[in-house]
Amino acid sequence: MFLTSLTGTQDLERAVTVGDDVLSRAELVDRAGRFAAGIPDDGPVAVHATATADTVVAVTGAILAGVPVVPVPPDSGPAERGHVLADSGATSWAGPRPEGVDLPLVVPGARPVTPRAVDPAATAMLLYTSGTTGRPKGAQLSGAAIAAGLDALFEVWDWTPEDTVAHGLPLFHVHGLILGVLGPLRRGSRVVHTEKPQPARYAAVDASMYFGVPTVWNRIVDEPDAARALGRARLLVSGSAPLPASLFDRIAALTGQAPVERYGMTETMITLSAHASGERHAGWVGLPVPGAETRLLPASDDAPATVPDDGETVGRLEVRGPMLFDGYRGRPDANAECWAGDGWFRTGDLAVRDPGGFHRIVGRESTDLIKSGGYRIGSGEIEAVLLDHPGVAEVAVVGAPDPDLGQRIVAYVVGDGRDGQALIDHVAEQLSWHKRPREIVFVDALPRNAMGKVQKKLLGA
Ligand code: MLC
Ligand code: AMP
Repeated sequence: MFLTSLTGTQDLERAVTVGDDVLSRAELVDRAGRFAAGIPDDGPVAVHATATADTVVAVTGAILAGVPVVPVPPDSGPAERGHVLADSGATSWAGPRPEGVDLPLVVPGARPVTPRAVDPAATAMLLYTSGTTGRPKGAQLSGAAIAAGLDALFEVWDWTPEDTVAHGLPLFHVHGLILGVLGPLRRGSRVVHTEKPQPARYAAVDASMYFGVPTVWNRIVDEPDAARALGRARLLVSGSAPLPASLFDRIAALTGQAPVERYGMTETMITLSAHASGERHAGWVGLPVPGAETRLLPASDDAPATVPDDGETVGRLEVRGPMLFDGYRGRPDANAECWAGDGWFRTGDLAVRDPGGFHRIVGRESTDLIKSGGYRIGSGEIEAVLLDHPGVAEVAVVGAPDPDLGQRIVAYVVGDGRDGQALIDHVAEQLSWHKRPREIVFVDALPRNAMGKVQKKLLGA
C-alpha cells in the first residue's frame, strides 16, 4: 500500500485539513479503515469527489482496502456521470447519491480493517479524462505508478515530512488529488485544502508548498497582498497548463521567488519539472524527473528524421517511465493510438528541448483538446451534447485564448440563433460545469474544406 505514512505507528496532529475539518493521522487511519470495512465487494468504488474531508477519507479507505477508486466530479451531469459509472464498472458509491445513481452506498463499519497486501501493479485509481473525440476515457493508474510518480517529486522538490502543502484544487484529478493529497499522505507531510483556490484562502494558510494551475496563479497576482503573503513559502508550484512568461515574472516580482513549473498528464503523472535547487526559466517546464525519459519526434513528415536539442526545433513529445498509466480501460482503439512501442507514450503535445535538457511545451497537435482553467476538455464531447439540443443543427467547439483561463470554450453554432444561454446551461446540466461554453457564436455556416471537414483553425482555434 503506497500511502506509507499511514502504516506507521506515529501520529501527526493536523495531518489533513479541508476547510474547517481537521484530521490527525490516527483519525484519518481510523475513519478510512472503517470506510474500507464498509466496501461491499472488490469492484471499483465511485467517490462523489467534493472538496471535503469525506472525499479524502473515502479515497484513502478504498486504497487501504485495495480496491480501485473512481473519483466522480461532483458537478458532473447525468450524461457524464452515467458514462463514468457504466464504463468504470463501479459497484459501490461513496457520498451523497445524486438522482439516478442506484449503486449500493458504502456504509462505514464499526471497526477499521487491517490494511491488506495489495498487488502494486493492480489498478488503484481510474481517472476519467477527455480525448479529442467521444466520451472521456478511464486512465488506469496502478499503485506502483502513483508511488513512482510521487517519489520522483519528493526528490526534485526536496519534499520532506516537515512540509505543509496548501491548495484548493478539485479532488478528482492528478493535480489536486494525487499530488495534492496522496503526495502528503505518502510523504508524511501535512496538507491544507482551502476548498476553493481563492487567493485570500491561500494567503491565510501557513504552508511551505503551494500548488496551483496558471488560472489560480493569475488570480493570486491580481491580489498583490495575497501574493506577497506567499513569499514566505519554500516552493510555489504551477502546472496542468502553460504558465505564461509574463505571469511567471509577476509571481516572481510579488513573492520574491520564481515559481517551479512542472508538466504532466493524467496518463503519465508528472514527467518534467524544474528542480527546487535548480534553474527555473519562464516559459520552460524543466527536466525529466528521476525515472522519466523523453524523446522528440519530427513534427511533420517532411521534417528531418531527428529533432535537434537546439531549443527551437519543435517535435512531438513522447515520454516513458514507471509513473505511466496502464492504458485506458476497455479502449483497445485508444490504447493502440497512444502507445508508440517500448513503453513510449504519445503525449499529443509539441515541445522543444534545449542543449541542457530543459523542455518548453509549445502547443498541442490537435485543436480538439482544450485546456481551460487547467481542465482538459475534448471538443467532441461538448459538440455531441450540443447536437442533442433542438436549437442546434451544426456545431464546432474550439478553445479561444483567454487571459484568465488560458483558453475559453467557444461554440460556433448553426441553429435557430435564439438563446445562447440556454445552450450553455444545457451543457452545464449534462456535463461538469467547467465544460460549459463561455460563449456561443451563431453563424450561418461552418467553414469546411473540400472534404467537408470543419476548419477549426479558421474559427480561431
Ligand atoms: C456559471 N456557473 C455555472 C453556470 N454559470 N454553473 C452551472 N451552470 C451554469 N450555466 C458558476 C457556478 O455556479 C460556479 O460557481 C462556477 O460557475 C464554477 O465555474 P468554474 O468554471 O469552475 O469557475 P472558474 O472560476 O472559471 O474556475 C477557475 C478555477 C477552475 C481555476 C477555479 O478552473 C479550477 O479549479 N481549475 C483546476 C483544474 C485542475 O485541477 N486541473 C488539473 C488536471 S490534472 P461557484 O460559486 O461554485 O464558484 C493535470 C495533470 C497535471 O492536468 O499536469 O497536473
Ligand atoms: P490532463 O490530462 O488534464 O492531465 O492534461 C494534460 C495536458 O495538460 C498535457 O497534455 C498538456 O497539454 C497540459 N499541461 C500540463 N502541464 C503543463 C505545463 N506545465 N505547461 C503546458 N501544458 C501543460
